[in-house]
Amino acid sequence: MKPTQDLIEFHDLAPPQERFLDAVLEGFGRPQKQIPCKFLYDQRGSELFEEICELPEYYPTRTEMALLERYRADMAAAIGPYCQLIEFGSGASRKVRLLLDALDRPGAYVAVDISKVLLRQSAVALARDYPELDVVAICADYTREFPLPPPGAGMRVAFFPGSTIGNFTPAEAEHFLANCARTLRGGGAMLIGVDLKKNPSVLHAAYNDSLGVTADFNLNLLTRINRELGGDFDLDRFRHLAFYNDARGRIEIYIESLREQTVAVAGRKFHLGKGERIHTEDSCKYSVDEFRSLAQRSGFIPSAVWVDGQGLFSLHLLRAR
Ligand code: AVJ
Repeated sequence: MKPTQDLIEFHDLAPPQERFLDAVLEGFGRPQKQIPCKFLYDQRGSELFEEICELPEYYPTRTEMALLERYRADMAAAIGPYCQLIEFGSGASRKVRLLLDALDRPGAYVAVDISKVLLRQSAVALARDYPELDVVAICADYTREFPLPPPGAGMRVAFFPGSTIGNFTPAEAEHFLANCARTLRGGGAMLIGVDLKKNPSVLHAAYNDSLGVTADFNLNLLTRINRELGGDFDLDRFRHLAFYNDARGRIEIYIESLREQTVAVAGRKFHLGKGERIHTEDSCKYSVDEFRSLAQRSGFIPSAVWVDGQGLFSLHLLRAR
């Protein structure tokens, strides 16, 4: 067996630690306290997210996997041979295997994720299972620009599953997709998973699971601040809060202070009122048509779209101009 370091090409473009500190101090200085959701994914956070994906109430992962399994031959035919597949937020690289198994002689797989240990492990495991494939792992914050390996003989295809696009506001999503469209221009495409608008009670259950895994995932952010930034949060004084904002078509996730208290982060003190919230994540939902128009405004040509029988989740193939 080849030694691990020869199986994949690894690029460490991980953001420096002071970015987390700056983001927390800046976010706590705002009238609506906030922490960008990308910081949820430390080692423990990534593990908890993988657990969320298995929860009975959390339909997106299961539904998207079933869509991939059912329609991957059509997707692969639309993509063509030798593609360079680039996945944003590759996590455990589970979904991409379904696609790789259907693609015609894929040339390369580029996994991009912010969680370094999970990324390396998953990329190595994938390279073992796909010996013909060039596997490149890039540890980076993909909301910022970063260099990609040159495309090979086939189409450059971005794979962005999970409805992670929903973490952006629609304006940010348009900006992000416009950047992708530029990277993919000249024959590239994007296969993107988008969670659909639906009965809010289904959404509510998905983000307030009965085992409390989502709550642990959210509150782990405070544990991370305690450990990495010298914080003194007492987790018993906070609770997870998630609800659907109908006007904005999104699930909003907060950490709520259960009492009036003062917390310290890196030697700075912050006051929290009883019931005051720290905004930690948004998860925007779209109708098929809303998302197709957004993609079009970003410079893509919306091509095929696949939706499950219950109308829960969608996968869109977008072509770059
Ligand atoms: C990874 C952003 C798609 O919004 O559903 C799941 C993250 N947060 N439960 C989502 C998440 C709480 C997830 N995304």
